[in-house]
Amino acid sequence: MAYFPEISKIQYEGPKSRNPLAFRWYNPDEIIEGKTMKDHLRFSIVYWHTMRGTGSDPFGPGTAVRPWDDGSNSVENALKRVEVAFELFQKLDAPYYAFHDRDVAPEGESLRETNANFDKIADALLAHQKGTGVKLLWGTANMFSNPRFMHGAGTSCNAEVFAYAAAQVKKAMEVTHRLGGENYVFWGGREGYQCLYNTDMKRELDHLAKLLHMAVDYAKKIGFKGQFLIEPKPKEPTKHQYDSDAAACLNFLRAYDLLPYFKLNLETNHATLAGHTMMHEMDYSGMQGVLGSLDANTGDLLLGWDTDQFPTDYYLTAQTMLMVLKYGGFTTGGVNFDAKVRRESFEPIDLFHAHVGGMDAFARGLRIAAEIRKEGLLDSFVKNRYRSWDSGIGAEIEAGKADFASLEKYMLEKGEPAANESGRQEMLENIFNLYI
Ligand code: XLS
Ligand code: NI
Ligand code: NI
Repeated sequence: MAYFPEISKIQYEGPKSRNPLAFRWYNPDEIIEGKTMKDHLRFSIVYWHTMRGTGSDPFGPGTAVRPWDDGSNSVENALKRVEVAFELFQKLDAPYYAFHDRDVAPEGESLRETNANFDKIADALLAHQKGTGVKLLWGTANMFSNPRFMHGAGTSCNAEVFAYAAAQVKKAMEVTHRLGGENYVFWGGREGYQCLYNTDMKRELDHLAKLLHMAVDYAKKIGFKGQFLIEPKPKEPTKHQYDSDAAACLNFLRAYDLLPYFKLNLETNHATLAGHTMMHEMDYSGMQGVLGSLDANTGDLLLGWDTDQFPTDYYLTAQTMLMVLKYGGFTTGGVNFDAKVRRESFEPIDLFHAHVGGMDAFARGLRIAAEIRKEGLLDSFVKNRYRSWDSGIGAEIEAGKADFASLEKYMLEKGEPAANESGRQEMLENIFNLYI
């Protein structure tokens, strides 16, 4: 059954092509820095926006036309969506997908019924994975939509909500494991607070850590070898989310002895909401060995919320891929399009335009980043900028051979430090532009 009969598999046609449904930069088998573009980028499509997004916003209902979807909460409808999803994954040539438990399967009247629904859909997902070769990048549990999670899941003041959340993660991990998921993600949708007057922050964080430790223990028990990831986001829906940025996540993981088991899933729009660039979040995570995976999207400069737009800006994708390459590339992670089409782009074909553009923007970013690295102008500038640390007093400080007394003695003899040199920001921005 073809749900997109007018669309055939998207092909690489090269930069001169004017076919809007062709790749101009993404040539999956082309080798860059010794690896195929496909293996560098590990593209993934998200079930929630692409299969379940309706285009609704706080001011009006959904606009999306999805002829295959009867709008019901039935298992039959969910099974139909699986077929549509895999046709789309294949036609876009995406090797991976990602889901929340509740995106793929409807909630039932009870947890038991909900789990049974999830199992039925998991059977279908597994069959389609086998039939197409598309793989699961990660699974996660939606513990923010249902009203029971109004005060949070792992951080709820209601202990039975915590218990429910634990049961939900357990099941989502089992299904992710069964489907060969390469990661399991925690995005703490409502793990934060709206008001400190009613919040015991210490207790909430202790509980969140307990939930994650239980997940780590359970992974060992069922033999799940996938990578656990935490996805930082500073706000929305709560005014303060505990996993607010990479630095906050790292501090939490360290404080609760979770660091050996977790890496980060960094999302572009979350970085900007936190007041950082994506490049910053990636560099900060990469240097500490926790750069796990990417949720690729972008915000809008004029809007202050998580608009989850498809990335099309070559500066952004080039900076992002520069960081991916700097830290040795993905292992279990990938470029996961946690992005949605605009409310005004309501036709099914818009899903293809959006992904083709996002994939091409990342492919172009990868090419740019590789060119920058090949010529090495930025790297050599940075290396030279820090050369005072390579020998003499700098090397002594780095080696731990200096102390206050020895440094005072050194400067008393010298009088003034060596002259400073320009940071050359504008020149370096011009150099970056050479490759765009
Ligand atoms: C929401 C998050 C969410 C996670 C998965 O802002 O990005 O989509 O990626 O729960
Ligand atoms: Ni995300
Ligand atoms: Ni997001």
